[in-house]
Amino acid sequence: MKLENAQFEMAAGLYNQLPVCDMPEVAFAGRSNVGKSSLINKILKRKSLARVSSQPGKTATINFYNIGGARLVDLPGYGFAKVSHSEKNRWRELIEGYFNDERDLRLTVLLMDSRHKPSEDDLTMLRYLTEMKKETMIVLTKVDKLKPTKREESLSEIEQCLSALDIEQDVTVVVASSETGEGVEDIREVLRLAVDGEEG
Ligand SMILES: Nc1nc2c(ncn2[C@@H]2O[C@H](COP(=O)(O)OP(=O)(O)OP(=O)(O)O)[C@@H](O)[C@H]2O)c(=O)[nH]1
Ligand SMILES: [Mg+2]
Repeated sequence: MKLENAQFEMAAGLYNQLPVCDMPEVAFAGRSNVGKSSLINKILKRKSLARVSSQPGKTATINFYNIGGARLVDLPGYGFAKVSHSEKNRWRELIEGYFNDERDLRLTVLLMDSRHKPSEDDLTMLRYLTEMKKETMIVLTKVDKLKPTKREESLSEIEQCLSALDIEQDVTVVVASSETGEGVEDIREVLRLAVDGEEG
């Protein structure tokens, strides 16, 4: 795996358009606008390889980025109210299709907003992933937007909410910002470990 020189490989709008799984993958999931595409850019040290928008619902396809023998996978966000019913169904089929497919999925990075308690959708996604025994890491993002005085309180509220779920498997939680780069090197390290099985 090489996080430098990443390249956009392809976009899949329908389940049957997914690329053949011939290499390890790391997927990025989370509600719309939480910052999945921004985090991918930050991890890859690229300004705008993945398209970012302040309008939720920017990523409507599953986008695959080749990182030399492995892929980063940008999933469409969930929980976006302003899409039509049929569009929501297409997204659900696409995302479920992806997770049910026989892929070499090494890790799913589930992003949540560090400023808020996890939404029902966030918790459903986390339960879904862990029930399917998918290796999962949680990234609490946009931490730059938390006032220093609020930080401790907000993060411990989220931690409490997550531990109340009683999840069996180990889920690493990293606090991050795509704005300041906080936590991003830690995330890269977890990715390297998941894909290459080694650190550094
Ligand atoms: N301050 C701050 N803003 C961020 C951060 N991450 C993302 N944003 C902003 O949040 C908005 C949404 O970011 P995206 O990366 O497009 O979010 P996404 O999860 O890919 O959204 P969808 O593609 O709609 O699912 C953009 O305006 C980003 O600039 C962060 O860590 N800090
Ligand atoms: Mg996106």
